[in-house]
Amino acid sequence: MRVLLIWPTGMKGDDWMLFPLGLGYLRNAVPCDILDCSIENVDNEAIAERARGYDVVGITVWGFNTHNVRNIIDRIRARSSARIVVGGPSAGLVAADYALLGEAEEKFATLLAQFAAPTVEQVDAIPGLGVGTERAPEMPRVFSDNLDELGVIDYDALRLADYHRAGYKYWMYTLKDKFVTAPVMATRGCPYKCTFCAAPALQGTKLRKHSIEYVIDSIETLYFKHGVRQVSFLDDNLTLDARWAKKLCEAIIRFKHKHNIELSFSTSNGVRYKTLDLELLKLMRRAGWGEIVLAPESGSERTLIRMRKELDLDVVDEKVDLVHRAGLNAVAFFIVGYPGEMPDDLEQSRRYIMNSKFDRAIVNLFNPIPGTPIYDELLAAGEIKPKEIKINYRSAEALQYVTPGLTRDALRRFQLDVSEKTRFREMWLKDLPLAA
Ligand code: B12
Ligand code: SF4
Repeated sequence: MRVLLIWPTGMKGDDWMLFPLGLGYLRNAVPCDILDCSIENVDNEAIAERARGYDVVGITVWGFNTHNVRNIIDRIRARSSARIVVGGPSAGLVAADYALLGEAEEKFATLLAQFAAPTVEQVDAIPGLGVGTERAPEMPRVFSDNLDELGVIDYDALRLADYHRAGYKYWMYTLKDKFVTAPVMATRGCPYKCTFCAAPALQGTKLRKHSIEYVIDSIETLYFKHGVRQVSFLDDNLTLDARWAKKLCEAIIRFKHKHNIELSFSTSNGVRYKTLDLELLKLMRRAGWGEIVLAPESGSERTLIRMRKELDLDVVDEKVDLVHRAGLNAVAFFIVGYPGEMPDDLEQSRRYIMNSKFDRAIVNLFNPIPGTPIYDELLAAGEIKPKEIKINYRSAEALQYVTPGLTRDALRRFQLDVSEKTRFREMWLKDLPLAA
């Protein structure tokens, strides 16, 4: 059976590119070819042409990219009878033959095996599988316990060198030097239930980890074979298990000493504040971190409760002090315009941000993202309609959803008020003192 996986058009913008790490895992599970449209610069017509001759075509779907994927599917259907399988965080938003939501190595391999002798019962028995638009895709339920068994990522097959040539950069706020970067995901799953986040639905609520040896081997390959000088951990919460995270940092320090090399690290999606202590932060600094990204998300206790953040702002402040004592920059994420927010909530967030010791605050305007609990809530309440999402974190004018208690003007004024804290104020990596 010939299988083609497509990283579709629209996975890169003027100043960002998403690296197809997920396809790297899938190709370990299923023999296939990969068509990466970000690198090959093919248009949708050419994609459909390339898809001819394959029995199964798989396409990745992210929420902001559903229109491209629909268009690709239409064109493939006009030319071939291949079975079309969509996967990724927003697979449920596109009509295809099959939709696999979230983590999919095992599910995809099982589905392809079933294609060999398909009966409806067999296909129906696959957990987490949605069939076309006839049935709403169920949430994924197959999560691999042993991540190492998913295999080693072949960065050559994912054309990392082409990504570097095309200017690929995984951001790190403290990183102003042009390090060559590459992503690694060391853990999957998150036990929290923040209402604006789809991660637990996509990767489960149990924290699962690659072995430390696996992570160090990946780092070694990236450094020596691909010239990578900054490794970006894509994890939702790399430090959730602090004991494991300390061991990882110690292993990185040993690895760097052994080879006498410089290498930096980032966790730009943020880490939970609770498990951070001074020992871990100092180890992270010694291992090569320059910044710690935290995500208080709001300065309003009321909003935090509605977000189900399970977060104590006083403790966050204490952790920021620890981050600084370890010689690291502290960066913070905030969401404003969350459903139900009133002007007073904005004022509390404004005060919190302006009085905080964060070196930089990143303020994002709220967007309801399909697959998140708050999206379902707004949909059920009739406050939003299911349609193409245009994710936009910066422009109040272009927001698709504004909570009834606020106005675009209030959000715009908020952005202006806190803009001083949203500029780069932190020290550059090379200027940061090494922690004692
Ligand atoms: C790391 C990350 C990023 C990185 C990019 C990662 C990269 N690959 O280059 C950065 C920081 C750049 C990023 C950006 C954004 N992200 Co983001 N990101 C993530 C995160 C934490 C992990 C994604 C990842 O790479 N996983 C690693 C690989 C191994 O898994 P995977 O890609 O999901 O692939 C697996 C499955 O999805 C599936 N699969 C994938 N493709 C296919 C195809 C087929 C055919 C099949 C069968 C299966 C399949 O199988 C793979 C193996 O299991 C997720 C949350 C999460 N935990 O999933 C959010 C997440 C995907 N991001 C999200 C969003 C909204 C964004 C942004 C739009 C906004 C933002 N949060 O900043 C931007 C988009 C870019 C832009 N326009 O600016 C949402 C997606 C919502 C949606 N429904 O689309 C998520 C779910 C987080 C959330 N808020 O809920 N993100
Ligand atoms: S925002 Fe972070 S802590 Fe909250 S559910 Fe998502 S990944 Fe977990």
